[in-house]
Amino acid sequence: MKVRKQLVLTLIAITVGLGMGCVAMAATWDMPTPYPDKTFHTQNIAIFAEDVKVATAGGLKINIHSAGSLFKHPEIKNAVRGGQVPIGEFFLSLLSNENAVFGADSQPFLATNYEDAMTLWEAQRPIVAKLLDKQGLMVLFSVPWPPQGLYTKKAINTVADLKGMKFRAYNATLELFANKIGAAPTQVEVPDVAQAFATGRVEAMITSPSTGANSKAWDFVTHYTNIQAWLPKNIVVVGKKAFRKLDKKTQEAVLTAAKAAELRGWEMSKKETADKTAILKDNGILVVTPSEELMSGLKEIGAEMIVDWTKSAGPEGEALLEAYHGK
Ligand code: PCA
Repeated sequence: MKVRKQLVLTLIAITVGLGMGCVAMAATWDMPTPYPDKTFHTQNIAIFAEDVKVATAGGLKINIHSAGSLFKHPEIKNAVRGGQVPIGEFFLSLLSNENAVFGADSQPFLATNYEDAMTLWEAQRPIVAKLLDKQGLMVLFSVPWPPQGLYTKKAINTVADLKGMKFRAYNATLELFANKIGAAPTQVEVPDVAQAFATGRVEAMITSPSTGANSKAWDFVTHYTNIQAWLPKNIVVVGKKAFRKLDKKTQEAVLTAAKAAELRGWEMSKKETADKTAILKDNGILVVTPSEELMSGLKEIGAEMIVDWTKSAGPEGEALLEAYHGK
């Protein structure tokens, strides 16, 4: 009986303590993200936000503003850097104009499966963290998209078949790749993909089965050639200033939820690959294994690009490749 009474008193004390903690430091973070709600990355972030809310008993709420609704995708990183928002998600390789190391995961055929993509991230993470730290940003987690494949309106057997095509691109590296294969690239964000095809601005693209299926690619292309060219990543960062304003316990809750989000996100991504490829097929898209000729032609271009990338990435790029290949 005595023990039980003690327990009840302790529970009351904890509840009151938590309650007061809540009142004292309840905070809401607005979080811009670039992709629509049905994207698995956004869904993963929703679970992350829920985890933080639960672990802090409502002390920290994260409000997700998806699909570029609060800040347009290219502005998200600087919005966090400038302190307009405490936290945000963006496509990591968009920063490759600052330092080539940010774009390593988008180099054609450098890492083409999840195991290699993980090894690459392990090699890349300390360098990315250091570069972002100098800008007052802290890395929380990073999750890859499924392997990137080729969407077209006809069968593609060689690189020459892509010549002259109006090609949708999502970063500078893909733009360069498209130029090298003789196509004509245009930057289009995910929420605008279907529209860009419908109006004829673009007629082909390289992206994941996720983005293809979510954009209902069967409405505008007929073939998906499974070239598995690279696994680019999204990254979630937090402003160091905003993070420091949290008490220790809340900081720990954020870091713990971030760790879980990274693990979960990679698993979600793997599952997406099979699930969304099946959806493409079910909706009438021809899912094609690439010809050897196409692959060797694309890989030749990829090899050329890695040489140039290594030159532009300097000592950091060299260190990254060493860590990547050395593992
Ligand atoms: N989807 C995003 C990035 C890579 C991907 O698979 C896009 O198409 O922009």
